[in-house]
Parts: sequence; structure tokens; C-alpha cells
Amino acid sequence: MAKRLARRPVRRALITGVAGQDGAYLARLLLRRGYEVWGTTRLPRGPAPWRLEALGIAGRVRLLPLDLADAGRIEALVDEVRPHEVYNLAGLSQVSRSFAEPVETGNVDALGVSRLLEAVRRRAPEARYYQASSSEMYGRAGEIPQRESTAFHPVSPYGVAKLYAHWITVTYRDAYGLHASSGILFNHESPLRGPEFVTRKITDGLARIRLGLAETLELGNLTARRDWGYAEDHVLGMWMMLQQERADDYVLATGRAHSVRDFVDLAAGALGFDLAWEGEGTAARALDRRSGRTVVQVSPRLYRPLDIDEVRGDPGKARRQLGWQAEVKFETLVEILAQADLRRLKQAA
Ligand code: GDR
Repeated sequence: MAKRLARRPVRRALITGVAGQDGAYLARLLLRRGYEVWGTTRLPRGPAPWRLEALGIAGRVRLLPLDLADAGRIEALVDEVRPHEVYNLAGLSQVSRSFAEPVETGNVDALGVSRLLEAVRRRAPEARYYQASSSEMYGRAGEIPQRESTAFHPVSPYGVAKLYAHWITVTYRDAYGLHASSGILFNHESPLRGPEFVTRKITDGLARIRLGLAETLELGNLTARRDWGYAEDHVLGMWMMLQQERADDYVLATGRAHSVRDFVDLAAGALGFDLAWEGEGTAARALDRRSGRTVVQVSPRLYRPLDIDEVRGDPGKARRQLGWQAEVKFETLVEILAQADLRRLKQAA
């Protein structure tokens, strides 16, 4: 007699902001694990999001329109998907832009989270919920490295909005028993990162100079230090949080920090430059010893009204409780981004 194969019920995941770097990697991870993946974007019509195309999963993610600033649609959307897991990755993610658009940032990154959590509480209270919190919430925190117990002191409209979102997530967990976790993620990069962030701006810019497509790269504060990890590592940590029996908050970080200038030096080396630095602060610039040309220049207009000197996380709790750790080291990360940009620009030429 033929044995009937025991079928595991399909798990449905809802990812808000699926067109972003993390959304795309997370969608691929969940598809590989057999999930049915629904993803929201603010602009669902037109061609499939380029990151989903790049990962070869464009046809496999069910796209839905959602603007977290719009309260009306969210409950209907949660009703339609009936998710087992919700990953809230939507929002404005550029710190510098949040100074120019503080109200929109608060509406989406802070109040939008209340709208979504309220819909989950009312329509899918059994679902597990992930909130994309950020190391920007620490701002000028009093200790380095920063861990889950470190007091927050955000210094940007983005950081303030994210802090609201973090605490409302904790509040829904405590008040209503939602399985809601907050991942406090430090910077995480990849070839899918937008060029508005400093890592891709550097590798894209230097690769262009290498190929004769640009003259110089303009940057802001070179002394800022960040804990840069690889996005695919961090996205795995998000999923791991939701597989825990109990919801909780976790820092995901590498535990190492480097300056923007360190990043420039390594990327330049990977792309065949030999940099010599001159001057300090806004007068700093880097010449390529081989060509004698100025390759990097500092522009005061790229400085932020307030910036964080050093962000470095302690991933100890995630290592102990989730078994998570950042696999890709800084040097490898820079190499991955530099080579990906060089390849992409050569193909486009
Ligand atoms: P960040 O990332 O603000 O840390 O937030 P970003 O790459 O924008 O900046 C890192 C540091 O580099 C300095 N910098 C510049 N930054 C940009 N974007 N462009 C420049 O030309 C430049 N020159 C110097 C910045 O001043 C800053 O100190 C990222 C985002 O992904 C957030 O959404 C996320 O929450 C945090 O990481 C963790």
C-alpha cells in the first residue's frame, strides 16, 4: 500500500518593504525554507523590484501595495495574507534624509509601526512579529560596545522614530502577549545596498574612477566609525529570532568597528589604487600615488547636523541564545562590494 507522504502545512510570511536590501534577502531565505512569501512595496505596479530580479525570485514573491502612512489598508492586508510570521522592514532608512523629512519619517517609521502592530493584534494575534530596529537608537549612548541593556540616546529624526517603534513593539509584547521581537541591527551591507549609503557610494564611486567613468569621489565625515556586517548574515538572525519559543530583543552586530576612511582605504586597495592622504577634517583628500590624481575629496555639505562618532555592538546575547554570529568579516565584505561594483559597471559599459 502506498504510504501517504506527511505534508507539512505551508507557512506564510509577510514582509513589509520587500523591495529593499533586507527584504529581498529575507524573501529568498524564506522561499528556500519552503515559506509562501508575501511582500509589500509602496509602488507595486510596473516592473518587479530590481533586487528581487537580481536574486532570481521576482516571480515567486506575491506583491501587495502598502504604505504604512495609510491606516486604511493594513487590516485588510493582514486578513488577506493570514501570516504566520510578519517582518516589518518597511520605512525610510536614510539617516541624513530624515533631517530633511522629519515628519514623514515619524509618520512611517514610528506611527506606521503602531498601525501594523494594531492590525496584527486585531487580525492575526497568533502571528510572530519582527520589528527592524536600529543601532541608530543608541546615538550618543554612554557605552561602547552597545548591548540590549544600553540606554538609548538617538541623535537623528530617524533614530527617534525607530526608538518609538522599538518601544511600541515591546509594549505590544508585554501588554497583549504578542510574539513580537525587536532586532537591533547594526549597519549591514551587500551589493544590493543602495548607493545613497556610504559603503556602496564608496565602492561604486571608486570603481567608476577606476574605469574612467568619474573623476573624484566626494564624501562627508571620514572619521565616523561603524560596525559593518554583511546583510545576508543579519537577515538570517531575523528569522532565527522568530523561531524562538519566547519573543525578545537582540543586538545583531559583528563587534568590530572601522572608520569610513578605513573602508575607503580597503576598497581603494581592492580596486588597484594606492592612496596617500593629505589634510584633516573637511580639508582631507586622498591622492592616488600611481596616477597622482585626487581620488577622494571631503565636502562639508555631506556632513550631517549631528553624527555618531562610534557605533559598535555586542552580539553576545544573540550568540548565546540564538546561536547566531556574523560570518562575513569586514575585509571580505569590502572585497565583495568592490568586486561586485566593478563587475556591474564593466557589464553595463
Ligand atoms: P548610517 O549609514 O547612517 O550609519 O545608517 P550610512 O552609510 O548612511 O552612514 C554611515 C556613516 O558614514 C558617514 N558618511 C557618509 N554617509 C553617507 N550616506 N554618504 C556620504 O557621502 C558619507 N560620508 C561620510 C555618515 O556621516 C555616517 O557617519 C545605516 C542605515 O542603513 C540605517 O537605516 C540603519 O538603521 C543603520 O545603518 C544601522
